[in-house]
Amino acid sequence: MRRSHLKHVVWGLAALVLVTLLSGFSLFGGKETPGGDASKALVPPGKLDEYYLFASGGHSGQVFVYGVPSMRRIRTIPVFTPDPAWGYGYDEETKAMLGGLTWGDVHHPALSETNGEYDGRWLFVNDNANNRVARINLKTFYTEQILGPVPNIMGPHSATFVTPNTEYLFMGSRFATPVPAGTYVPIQEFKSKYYGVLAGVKIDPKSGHMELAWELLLPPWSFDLGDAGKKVSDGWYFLTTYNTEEAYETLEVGASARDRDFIVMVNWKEAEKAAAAGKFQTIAGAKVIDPVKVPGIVYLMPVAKSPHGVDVAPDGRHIAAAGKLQPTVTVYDFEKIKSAIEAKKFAGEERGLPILDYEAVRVAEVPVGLGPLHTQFDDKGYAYTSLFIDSAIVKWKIGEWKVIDKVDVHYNVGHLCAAEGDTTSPDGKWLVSLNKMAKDRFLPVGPSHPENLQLIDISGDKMKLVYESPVDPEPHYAQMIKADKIKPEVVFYKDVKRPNSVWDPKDARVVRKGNRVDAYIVAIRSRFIPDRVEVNEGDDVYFHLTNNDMDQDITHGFGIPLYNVDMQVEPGETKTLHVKATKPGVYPFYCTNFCSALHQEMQGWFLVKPKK
Ligand code: RUQ
Ligand code: CUA
Repeated sequence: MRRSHLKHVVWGLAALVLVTLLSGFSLFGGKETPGGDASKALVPPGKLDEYYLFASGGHSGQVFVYGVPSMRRIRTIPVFTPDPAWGYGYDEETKAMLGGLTWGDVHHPALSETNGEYDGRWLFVNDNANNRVARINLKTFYTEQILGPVPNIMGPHSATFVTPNTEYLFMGSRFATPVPAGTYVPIQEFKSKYYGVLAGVKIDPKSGHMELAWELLLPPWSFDLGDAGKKVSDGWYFLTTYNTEEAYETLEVGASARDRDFIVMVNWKEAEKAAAAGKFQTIAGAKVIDPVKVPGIVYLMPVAKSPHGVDVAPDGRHIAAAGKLQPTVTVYDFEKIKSAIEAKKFAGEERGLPILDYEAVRVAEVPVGLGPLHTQFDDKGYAYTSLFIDSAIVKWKIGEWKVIDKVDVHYNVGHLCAAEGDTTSPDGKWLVSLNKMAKDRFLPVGPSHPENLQLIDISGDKMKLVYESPVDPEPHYAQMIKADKIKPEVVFYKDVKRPNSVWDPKDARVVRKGNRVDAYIVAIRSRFIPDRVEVNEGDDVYFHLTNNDMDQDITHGFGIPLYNVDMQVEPGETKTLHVKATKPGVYPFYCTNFCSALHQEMQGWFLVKPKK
């Protein structure tokens, strides 16, 4: 190489390095990936986390449980999807609960509340796909009720934000359809014969049992997200809506034509009264109220077009919402809303529903940045808004209405979750950013990257990225609760009367009645008693398994090869599994959950004699 040529190469390299440094790109590794102060996330082995984080699992139909600040994933709770790891959807009870559906789309978990505080009793989640809601018992971390498919609702996206004393959760339909479900109406009649529906689901304060109470018949708009009022705004439920254009094709364009959509405000106490007074029509068994005929239930507030989140601040007075296509968050003041309603000061109506005057009810428009989606709150009067397009979170102060800090996240944040962030007294401290993209953040695992949960320290003036954790598809929302509020049980108490349980090996037995065979089996380390169940081809066989081990974490499994079944029975629990003995032959049944040194020996025989 000639000398002058070499000089060019050297200068060229130097320039490249300089440009690289200035632009934040490393020379050989692509974009520099910003780091965080991981030491704050350190929870040493043997120590427990400070918070539980419950993240929705989206179309996995599950809920993911993380510890904060370690961001360790502790558990996956199957809700709408069968999962052999927990035998979920295989035993008779959970199979019946799933009702033959094998997936769901979990969007928004809501912890039960007492006086506006998380009380650690239950977690509610919605199924955006199949019009259902579910309750997880936080004593067992099991799904214990699925309500639905609820009639007339299609895609209850806006659930399951509960009221401050867990009186209600609400399901608002994202997809307008004819009612009841199963009715055919040509799509051209969308504006006149398709409806949005909001269901009020009443929750029993003692048992948590959910029941459909009433529904509201609404215009064919897409109801998106919601939040229940609290303190001064208790008794109200707020919903964002898009596609007030009532477009039914190319929504991307058609649903963004107008400058404004609405926040729909529902006075659920008035709806309750209307239902009690018989002011409804019955559609598919549901009490459906028309809010145009029963005034006082529904009001509309204008909001920048295509809004997503609507969030009531801890004071119950300020309500934040943002149009995805406008770089501001609008804050409404409930005191102003109340006065406007009392003075009947409306700025017209839409489809017979009164519209509040935007100027009269809003207190501020906070310039936050591009793609604002959702807002959370802390203990010091600050609000945090996620910016999907900017891939950032901004911090702003209620009352001052200006952004004071901004932190980048990686990448494209959807929702946020602050510690106790949806209560009347958030903790501050931690914020988790639920990011849709992870690209360069984890070891590659093929064309699809994991989503990314990023932990941010919000205790100081400046937000600081601390740690991150990959997560399966797909968290839409999460809630974070102080760990000591949840007191899980470690065994099922055997004195609770359960039919089919067997507590003494002497009572273990196989009983035949015609073609039905009931096997009452004791599981105890490390055997099944009896360990032989002999039936005839075509019999209906019910295996009732009671786990007689009353020690923590001694779960026994029960799987039968080629019969496609597996159940799991926790200490002190009894479960029933049904199989139709369609395949003759000899099938071992065996314990699928490691339980003792002789776990491998824990097996028996399912003998199916062929028909002659
Ligand atoms: S949600 S991020 Cu915003 Cu139901 Cu998906
Ligand atoms: Cu019982 Cu393994």
